[in-house]
Amino acid sequence: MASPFEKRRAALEKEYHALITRKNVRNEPGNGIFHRYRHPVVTREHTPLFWRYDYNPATNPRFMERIGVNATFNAGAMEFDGKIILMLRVEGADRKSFFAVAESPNGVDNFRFWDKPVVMPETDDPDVNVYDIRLTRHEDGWIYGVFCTERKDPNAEKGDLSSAVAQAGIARTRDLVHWERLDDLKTPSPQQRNAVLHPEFVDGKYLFYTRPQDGFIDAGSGGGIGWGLADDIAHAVIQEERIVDDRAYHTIKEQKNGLGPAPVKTDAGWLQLAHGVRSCAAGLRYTLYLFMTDLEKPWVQIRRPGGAFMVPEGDERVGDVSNVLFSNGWVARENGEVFIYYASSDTRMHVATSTIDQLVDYVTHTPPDPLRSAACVARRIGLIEKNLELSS
Ligand code: M1P
Repeated sequence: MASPFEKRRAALEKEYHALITRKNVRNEPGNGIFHRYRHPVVTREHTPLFWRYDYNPATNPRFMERIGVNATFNAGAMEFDGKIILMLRVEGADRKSFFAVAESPNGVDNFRFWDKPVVMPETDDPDVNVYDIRLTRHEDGWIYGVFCTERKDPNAEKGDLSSAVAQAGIARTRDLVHWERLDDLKTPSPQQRNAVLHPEFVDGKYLFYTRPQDGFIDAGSGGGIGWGLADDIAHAVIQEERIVDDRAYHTIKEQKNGLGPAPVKTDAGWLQLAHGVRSCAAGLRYTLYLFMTDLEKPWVQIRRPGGAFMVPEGDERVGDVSNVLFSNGWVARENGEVFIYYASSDTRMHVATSTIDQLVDYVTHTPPDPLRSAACVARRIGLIEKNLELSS
């Protein structure tokens, strides 16, 4: 007769296999801009059982979970060796995040984690928490990961156990397994999250998108998506941060915003995906938006569609930090397809698919935010009247 250990292990392995081989289904008809999918692509249940359970019947006769995983979200993404890979933020039951790679043959299902999480080297100032990596295949030949490194605020008052300092950690690799840690990015801002490396040199320098903030959570008098140039990637220093995309009153990004993944180059300009944060009675609401910058001057906005591109819907609205969509990874394939990876409510990862043509159409033809209700009504009535005329 099978032991409790054997029975539980067999049942869990069966369930796990069914999950990681489950086919995903595109939701039709979509909005013409992108398609969502029925299932999330990676959840905490996708992490291998051997990451969580002790497989030794002598030390774990009940086959109990020993080291739990709380969430899998905010993944960097790229095409690598013909596969789509996600470099996820995996958060353990102990709240510490780490990075782990999962790969899929088609980008929409069958994501499987590599056997071991990423061992990210540290600087002389150890990280307490690392998360939200942005992957950039740079024209210098390296793959870079720029991520948030968080440490306790050394100036926090006694008893204050939540004040933290966020900075941008930088590491590089050629195989996504062996990483070389470089100095953290230095900028004039006291807090730095959502930093992203641009894939091309600008005047022989490395261009970083940044997010200058006064506080760990609050933008304070700062905020906006910034940019700056660094001469040396191993000791990257930005002397001056300027704003590419500002916050604005009564918009989806009034509280704060931050760039998502590294931009995608198109004939029309650099497609940029970002998150905008507004306040409401339920707290903060994170949505995704797009804009486009100039090919030669990637810090100059040339398209500025108004409002959100994606907002939390249905089950996406609920999780550890509800009402949040966040993206730091997308993949543009040679054939024009774009896989947009987004996390919902700091809990799990999803995919939406689109194409370069659709996204360029969207940024080109979606009107900018007129910033006032009366102007919005006038514009909508313009659309309605034209449509009524066409259908009469
Ligand atoms: O909880 C929502 C997000 O909050 C932070 O993003 P931002 O710096 O823009 O406020 C990050 O902690 C992010 O990981 C998280 O998803």
